[in-house]
Amino acid sequence: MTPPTTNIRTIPTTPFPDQRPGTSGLRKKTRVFMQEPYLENFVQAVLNTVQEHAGAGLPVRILVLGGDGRYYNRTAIQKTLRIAAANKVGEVLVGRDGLLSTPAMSAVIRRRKALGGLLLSASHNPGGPDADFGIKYNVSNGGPAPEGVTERIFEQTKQLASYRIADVPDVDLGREGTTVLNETKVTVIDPLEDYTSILESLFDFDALRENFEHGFRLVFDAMNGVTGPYGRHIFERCLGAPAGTVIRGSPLEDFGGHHPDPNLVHAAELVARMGEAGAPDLGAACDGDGDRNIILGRNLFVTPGDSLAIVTEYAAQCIPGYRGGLAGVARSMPTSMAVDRVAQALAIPCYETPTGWKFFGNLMDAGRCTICGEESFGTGSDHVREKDGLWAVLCWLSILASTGRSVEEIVQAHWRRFGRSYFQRHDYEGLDGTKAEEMLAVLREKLRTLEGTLLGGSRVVRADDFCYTDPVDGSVSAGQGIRIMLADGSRVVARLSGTGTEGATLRVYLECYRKDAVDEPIERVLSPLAGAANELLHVQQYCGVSEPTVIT
Ligand code: VG1
Ligand code: CO
Repeated sequence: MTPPTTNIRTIPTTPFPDQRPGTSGLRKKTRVFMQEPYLENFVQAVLNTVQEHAGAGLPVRILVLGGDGRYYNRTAIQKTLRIAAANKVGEVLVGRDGLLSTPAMSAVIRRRKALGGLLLSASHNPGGPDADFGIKYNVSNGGPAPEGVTERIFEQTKQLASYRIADVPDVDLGREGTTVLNETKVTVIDPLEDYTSILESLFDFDALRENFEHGFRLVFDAMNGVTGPYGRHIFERCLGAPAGTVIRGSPLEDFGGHHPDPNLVHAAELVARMGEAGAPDLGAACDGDGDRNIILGRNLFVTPGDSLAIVTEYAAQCIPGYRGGLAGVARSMPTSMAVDRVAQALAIPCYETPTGWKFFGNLMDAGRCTICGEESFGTGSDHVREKDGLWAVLCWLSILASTGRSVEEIVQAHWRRFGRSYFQRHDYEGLDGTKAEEMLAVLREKLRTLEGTLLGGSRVVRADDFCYTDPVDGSVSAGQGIRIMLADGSRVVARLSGTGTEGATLRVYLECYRKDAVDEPIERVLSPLAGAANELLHVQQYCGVSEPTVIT
């Protein structure tokens, strides 16, 4: 028998009503998380859920812990370790300096057979005391907790009467090795190792190194997020890309004051650099926690939907890890249907899921799909259970090295063969939540009457609120976004964001398919649809704004 530990305190608490995880974990203003016991309550609720799931009395085995390095990361890690120790978690694996990218967290959970992991990140949202913070729980397959689990966590937060915390000293996060806190082993691990090994097993690092030796040029913008150290290690050390290939490579608590969001708006400097004379062959960036990516050729932005389709098209031919072919592909509902056409040509299934990576987990676990993607700059495969920004860059490096073609040639060839999905997402940020809900409710009511009417020059063939039945476990997720499908293959999709921390964000997704006219200016092709979406939603009337805040 171990002697009773006396440094554990049980602190009475009252629930916070707003701890329901959204599309990707619990995201709030940093100051909300800093207000004791906000973080304590949530972490205790997660541990209660995990313990309940593991079976009463069973100690929680291994948990993984890490974050994207944003402001409050270190404090939150030390607090979480004290709570884990008080709850007698068997072992906690922490990334050195408190860092782990989202896909690396997934890799560690899988390779070390952990029960789950806590990831401290608000992804691409800005960081700092007046910006955003977040916590996400991942389960034993390495992926985000599915809805059933996040709902149980939410239930726990609402019932919470106390949390447990151990009065133990801070762990030195800078040094790899093991410390013991009461009965809990805390091991500081190299955040790069498991992840790099998985990537090495998929990609032909020798061929990529040779391509750099022959003068291939990459610029990778880590946006002062967590991928700086990963990018330097993989591109510059393992693949021999010249020093300076990685820019903004040091993780900063406030990401240098920017949004670490790899899109045309927030990665503007990189976009400009790729438009200059003598630009590198490939430009890429990742978001704060390393799961998103942007891919740029010289003067060319590859939309995430096209990138997903092209990676699917070339994977078996250009990447050793997929030489045996793909079991299937999946995309989130609002993502363009470009990948559907490639799947059809490859004669593999293509699944359509709600927004959020958690919906891909079951399909990948069941061996039904290999590659997945979202329009929100997320691509990945079943090597982990998260989207993976650096993986996407390695896919493009492999395609370019193995075909010897430029990004532009690859994209053009894709459009000539399959046609082009013109795609844009229009975000209206900072809306009044009640008004935005009302606006969508009114449209939802009208959906039945839309079929057969003309919209933006084409007939509506179907209009509904997307409801997903998981083909693996039969679970149903309703209300996943309004979609209006037109006879010419165009679509308008509208939904509210589940990751924001201020007011509501309306996302309007516009997609227009052209089989032959693949070189039109995108604004011109999409403007009739944009107009039609506006007329349907009446954004101005309900929310008092007429223009989107961000177009990607
Ligand atoms: C957004 C994206 C979604 C993505 C999610 C998390 O969600 O639309 O595709 O999975 O962010 O990405 P929402 O509910 O705001 O539309 V990340 O990089 O924040 O983990
Ligand atoms: Co992210």
